[in-house]
Amino acid sequence: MWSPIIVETLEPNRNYLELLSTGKIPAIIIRNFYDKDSCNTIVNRIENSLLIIRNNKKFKDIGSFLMSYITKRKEYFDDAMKNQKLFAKLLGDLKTTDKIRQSVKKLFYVNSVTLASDSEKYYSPCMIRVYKKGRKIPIHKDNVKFEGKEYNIADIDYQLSCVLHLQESESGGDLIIYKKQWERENERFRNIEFGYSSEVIKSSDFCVISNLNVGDLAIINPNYYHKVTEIKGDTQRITLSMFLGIYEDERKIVTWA
Ligand SMILES: O=C(O)CCC(=O)C(=O)O
Repeated sequence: MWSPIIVETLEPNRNYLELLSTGKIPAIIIRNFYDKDSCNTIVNRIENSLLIIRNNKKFKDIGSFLMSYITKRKEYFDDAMKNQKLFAKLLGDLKTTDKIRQSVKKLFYVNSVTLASDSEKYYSPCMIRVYKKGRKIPIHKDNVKFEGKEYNIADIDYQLSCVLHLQESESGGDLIIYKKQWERENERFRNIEFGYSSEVIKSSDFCVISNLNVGDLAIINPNYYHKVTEIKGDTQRITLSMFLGIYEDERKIVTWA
């Protein structure tokens, strides 16, 4: 059985990085990572934020996502700076991204976990994703080493992804991870818009993560194909996510979105 490790109490474990990087496990789930009141506070702030109301018809996520700026380096860093004020308003007093970084440092027993920077410019700290009924994320991978060649973090050894669940939908919105790692020759299965044809994961083992609760944090290796199933209920699925870039020799991690 390819199943996640469930962490109830955050204790350091030197093996966790290796287990995720080699795909021996699909995920680490930290239960009750963040208290539910803080999750609700963030969700209420998001719902009251003008940004979301303005974009309500076309559920817009909050934040600058590096993969949407592959050839637009300057715009990425400019937008990341612009978004700082908004994130400060939504998360500043709760120190959400700091808490994730500190906990990741403890869990993986590394020397440091810091927000990635390049020539004194900070990367975007996180993405808040709002999934309305009908939204889904097709099979894809995330790999900055391949797609982010213009960015200094392309020199990491490997990448993990960290998703904090702020609000769950009534049904749907399951995370499915395939036991199949992206490789360059898979690019022929790439869809024009986004993601990959299901051919790419044909007959691969997979793991369905459907029992995530508000406040849980899921850490996966996003070079393994994964997708989020369609949201069915009226309640939006809302997450806060960031990537972790691991430098093995220095035992250091940088984060970005
Ligand atoms: O929301 C999730 O559970 C996963 C999101 C995702 O596909 C990603 O971080 O690449």
